[in-house]
Amino acid sequence: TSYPDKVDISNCDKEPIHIIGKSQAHGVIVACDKNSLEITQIGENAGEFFGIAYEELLGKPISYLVPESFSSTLKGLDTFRQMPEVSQVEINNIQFIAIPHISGESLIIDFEPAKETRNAFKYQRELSNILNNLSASKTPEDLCADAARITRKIFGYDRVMVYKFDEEWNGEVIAEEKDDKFESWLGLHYPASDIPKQSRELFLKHKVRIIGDVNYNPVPIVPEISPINGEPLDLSRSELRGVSPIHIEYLQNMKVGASLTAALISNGKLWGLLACHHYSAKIIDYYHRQTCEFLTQIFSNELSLKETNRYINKLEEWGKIRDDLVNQIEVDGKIKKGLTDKKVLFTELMDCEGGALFLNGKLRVIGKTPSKEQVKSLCLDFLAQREETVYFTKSLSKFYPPAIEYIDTASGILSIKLGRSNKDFLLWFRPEVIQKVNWGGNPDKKASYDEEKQRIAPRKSFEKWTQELTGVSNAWMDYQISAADAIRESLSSIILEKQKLKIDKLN
Ligand code: BLA
Repeated sequence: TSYPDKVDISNCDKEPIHIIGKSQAHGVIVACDKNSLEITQIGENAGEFFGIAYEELLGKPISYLVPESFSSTLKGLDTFRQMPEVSQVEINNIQFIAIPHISGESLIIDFEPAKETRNAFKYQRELSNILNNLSASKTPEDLCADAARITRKIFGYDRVMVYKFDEEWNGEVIAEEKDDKFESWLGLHYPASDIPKQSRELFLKHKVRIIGDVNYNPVPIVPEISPINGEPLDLSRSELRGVSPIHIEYLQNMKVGASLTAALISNGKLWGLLACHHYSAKIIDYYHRQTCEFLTQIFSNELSLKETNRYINKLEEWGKIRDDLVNQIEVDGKIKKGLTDKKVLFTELMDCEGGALFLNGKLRVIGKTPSKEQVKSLCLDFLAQREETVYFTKSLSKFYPPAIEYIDTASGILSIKLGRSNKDFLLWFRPEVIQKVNWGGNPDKKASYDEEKQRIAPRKSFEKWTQELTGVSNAWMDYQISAADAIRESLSSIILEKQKLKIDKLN
């Protein structure tokens, strides 16, 4: 049973996942006092890996556990603002990769068994392969597909997805590479609460995260509270940070056995995630995770580059039409004639089905539009009341209810204010495009309350669930908004010029 009154999705944002107090089971977390290098907190699984029980290690200097050659590199790290160095160390006849970092007053060292010795040649080849592949892709869409393909080839996950966030932090799988055995999730949408805010924020600090075995037994870090400062250990940057039980249940419901998730960052903001699933346990070692981080950095650079190129090309294209329009007006100084009555129509500036010019109280419409009365009301009752000089929406009826009457011609509008008066507008209209949004599970049932566990539980079913959106047009793109703003400036200066001439004549 679900208890809807107890389900408060906003609670998802509050779970303090960075101080979870648990480690994953494929390695050991050791925390020391960063000044004295005395072991202050440690994973209970120390004995299993090091052959020395955790009770014995607590309170000992780190050199009791690791060779002097390594412990000597850990001294005075924070003072000199040095990056702690990752090293391979032997303990208990096992090779470990030791990954140190500073967390508050503590020096945390993540110990992971080394799977293979690092082959510099192979590593080099992987990096140049990534660079060549991603810089060769032509469009942002190709880039995403190529990133999914190459990630799967290098790391061998059963499913690799490029997951892109929208303005509200819902997300969509926009590229996918997978084993044929599995159904495709390409095009599926997921609600924002699936990846709550604190989890998204952690990805800006720690960019590649593996969950080695979804069915692992969480390892307590003891003591829970640091004897140095009486606070829980901040594991934000730990490679082995344990996983929220809610997310574990989520992955179990998806039948996933292991994951790798990497941040795709654009202009300092989380743009999306590279999300990899495996249907059994799977561990990617530290060096390969570094390779993955390199891949996401190349991805981010290439993404900005390709998006900027597309933007510039489009601007050039619209720039030509704008010049034509301005020339048409300047021939005989008539704005209305120049925009609506000559070879090039202003509606050609946009992908649209109709447009309107409302100038000096007179209305001219072109193509598919609402009735003249409706367009006039739209201008005077709605647009004139707004501050923006450029206004656009893909679902006008949401903000201006009378528009529900004409969603077939103007679900979407882009409008600019002309000159300084608040009464002159140029508008472009877009009809409704019935949009089907496929969700990975019904977003109205994204969580329930688990009475036994006394907490929110993620949904059980991720089966495709189709939602139909009405009254929505295709979205206006950033370069189209820029094009509108550019023509607004051109037209406004023509209008100003004309007003000045009039005044000069009067004088
Ligand atoms: C974390 N949820 C995540 C992460 C992903 C998703 C990628 C980050 C995992 C990581 O850090 O390794 C979601 N994974 C997805 C989605 C796809 C996917 C959308 O593969 C699509 C294909 N989750 C819920 C609800 C809550 C919730 C209702 O569904 C809250 C009540 C919480 N998700 C939640 C939490 C984390 C998380 C707390 C952080 C886990 C952690 O870092 O410990």
